[in-house]
Amino acid sequence: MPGDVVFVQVGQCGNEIGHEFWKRICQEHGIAPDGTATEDRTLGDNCSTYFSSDDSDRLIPRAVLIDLEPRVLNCISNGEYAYFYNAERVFECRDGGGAGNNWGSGYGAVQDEKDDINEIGESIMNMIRSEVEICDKFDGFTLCHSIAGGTGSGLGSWILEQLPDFFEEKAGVHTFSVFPGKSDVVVQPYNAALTIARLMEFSDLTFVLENEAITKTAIQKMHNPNPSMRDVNEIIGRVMAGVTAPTRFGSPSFGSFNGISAQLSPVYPLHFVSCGIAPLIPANSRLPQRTTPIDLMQILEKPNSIMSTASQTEKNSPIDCLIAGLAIFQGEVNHDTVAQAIFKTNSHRPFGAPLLPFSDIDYCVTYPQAKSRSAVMAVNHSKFSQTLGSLRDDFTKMFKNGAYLTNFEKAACFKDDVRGKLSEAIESVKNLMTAYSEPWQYCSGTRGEPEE
Ligand SMILES: Nc1nc2c(ncn2[C@@H]2O[C@H](COP(=O)(O)OP(=O)(O)OP(=O)(O)O)[C@@H](O)[C@H]2O)c(=O)[nH]1
Ligand SMILES: [Mg+2]
Repeated sequence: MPGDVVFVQVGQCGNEIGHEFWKRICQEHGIAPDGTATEDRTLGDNCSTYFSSDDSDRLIPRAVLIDLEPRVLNCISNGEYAYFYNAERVFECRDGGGAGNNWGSGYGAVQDEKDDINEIGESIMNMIRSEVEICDKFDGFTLCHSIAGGTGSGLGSWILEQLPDFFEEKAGVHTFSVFPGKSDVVVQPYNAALTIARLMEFSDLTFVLENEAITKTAIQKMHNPNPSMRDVNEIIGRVMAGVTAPTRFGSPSFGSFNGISAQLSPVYPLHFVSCGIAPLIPANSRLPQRTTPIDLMQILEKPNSIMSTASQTEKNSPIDCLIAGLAIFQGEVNHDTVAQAIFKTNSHRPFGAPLLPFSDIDYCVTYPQAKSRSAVMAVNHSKFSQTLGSLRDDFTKMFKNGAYLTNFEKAACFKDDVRGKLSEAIESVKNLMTAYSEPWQYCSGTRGEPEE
């Protein structure tokens, strides 16, 4: 049996997309908004990975919800899912105004003047610790957040830093990290750089969710001329449900958190993956549907299927390569046909030159009771260097003029050295960019071990 996962959602975006994830997996497992079983409840699944149960067999998400302002959490607790989450795992600052899109305010919200952990930090870590304590077999954490604002990025970074100290045995850490579009939050290059530096160090696997690329996907594939944030979140919910399906419904090789990390993040620090879904079609579409494994792979091989701006806008260059890939099929599919479809894709290498020994796409088949066939593809690709390159350029433009530094200077965690701390962060981003531009340097060793 796979181990249990504690799901920590932080800030507005983290809670919005986290809520979308829970709503979707409730439907998949046949769980009503109050945690009771519906008549669709599928027995024999592994939903205990994400849900504990109480004396009356009500299923309770292993979730901790955190925000420094009350609006989003209030909406959740006044909505249809009012009794779904465990109220003892909801941390909201009732009178709080959030971190004002400032990473330092989010990071510093949990520290006192002497940099020690304050009451807010204690409460948050106690909630996370209590949720870990009720796991039968704890496997790891999922953090769900945006890297551009203040709370999900700054407080999210602080939580990532605490996890290794708080939990002695090595716990896996996965993150669903929303990357911003252009000119979303003015200081986002600073917030994003500071967060990516922590994701490099403390995450084992980061699913990169680019708002801009997902919006483009909604326009092109769902024929929605003006997608709302809710439309974007719905696609994100499908990605999150898709990549966690093997741990919730079982899979021989990828049924555990660590199995998925081992496939998708073969070596440090190459653990940032983008995703695609097939099919993605407008609601109530009357277009003919073809969803055999070969059809699904043909869709996923197209560059515009992977929801990353670099993949959607730039052709592969001769040095672009796939570092790792995993296709997850759901619904009634024939395993032999899936194997043939994957063999075909691996033979003509749509994601660029082979990067042995890691580059072949692997696959699994899970959630056979799904009402329709679909596939989610996660790829770890050298093109992530382009996403980092545009972040570096935006950062550099602002930083060289000293723009907006006064906002950050006020945060105690920068201790009069805001320039030094931001320089350190962007150096980490540049190192990651170099690693992604020259991944072959990391990939000639044994799987899981960088070359000496
Ligand atoms: N996909 C998606 N992105 C969102 C959502 N809400 C905010 N964002 C993005 O997240 C970034 C801002 O982060 P937020 O999550 O709003 O900020 P926060 O973590 O609550 O931090 P503060 O409000 O500054 O305390 C921007 O890039 C937004 O476009 C959402 O519901 N879905
Ligand atoms: Mg907020």
